[in-house]
Amino acid sequence: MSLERQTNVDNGEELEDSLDTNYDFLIKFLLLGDSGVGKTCFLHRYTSGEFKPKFIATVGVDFRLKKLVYEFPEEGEDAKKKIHLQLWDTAGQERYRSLTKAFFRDGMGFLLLFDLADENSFQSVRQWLTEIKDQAYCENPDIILIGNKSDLKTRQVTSSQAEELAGSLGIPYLETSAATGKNVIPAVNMLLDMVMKRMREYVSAMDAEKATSPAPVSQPTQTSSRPKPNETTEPAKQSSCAC
Ligand SMILES: Nc1nc2c(ncn2[C@@H]2O[C@H](COP(=O)(O)OP(=O)(O)OP(=O)(O)O)[C@@H](O)[C@H]2O)c(=O)[nH]1
Ligand SMILES: [Mg+2]
Repeated sequence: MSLERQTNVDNGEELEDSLDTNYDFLIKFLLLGDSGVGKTCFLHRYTSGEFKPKFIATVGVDFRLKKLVYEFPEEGEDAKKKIHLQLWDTAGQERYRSLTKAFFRDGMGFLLLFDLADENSFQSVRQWLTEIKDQAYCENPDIILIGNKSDLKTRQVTSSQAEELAGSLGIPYLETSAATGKNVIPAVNMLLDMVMKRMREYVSAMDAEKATSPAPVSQPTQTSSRPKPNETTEPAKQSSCAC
């Protein structure tokens, strides 16, 4: 994968840019995890390259948009795709849980964070995963487990503990620091690779299905039921799930 250009969209431009439809793929990621694990800081680091140490708990949900060009490996002229990456930052506090859950269904990929210096946030990972699987668009969505605050010396969770958990859950694990920026971009890129791979497999399967399905039998012409010039004759897609 190559990310040739990354345009950050922030603040005032956000609304205007969310209306910009000049893209090939609109991808939505969700950041989840207990309150205080560093989701907002992670996102701020990714989109703005900065770290704001003051803790202001997120209320409900917030989102940021990142525009980038994604290049499918080993593809010809069509390899480069314009991506609008929506990153949804959710509140970790329990009292917002029913609100934030409503957003899970739209997530195409999930960044599940815990705090390496907070054992409790690590213990919550299984619960978050259950909720993702219950609410997400399919039973096996793309998820990355992230141990954040790797810059801190006061660790309560070791790398091997986290790797073991991720291994047992069948998801990749990365350690990041929103404070120093370590591994923040690679974590998002890794998830993007997973989601784009799934997307490509889905599109290929749809193309193959179209190619093998018999040509539609033509109906006797009835002036009143003739398709309008811009009306599609393709059958409706049964599901948008690429599982
Ligand atoms: N040392 C260190 N501190 C961090 C890091 N990431 C976040 N923090 C601090 O952790 C605190 C919480 O960060 P937030 O990003 O607001 O946490 P959150 O997960 O968004 O919390 P909620 O919005 O309540 O769900 C803040 O004081 C941050 O400065 C990191 O990588 N290293
Ligand atoms: Mg937050």
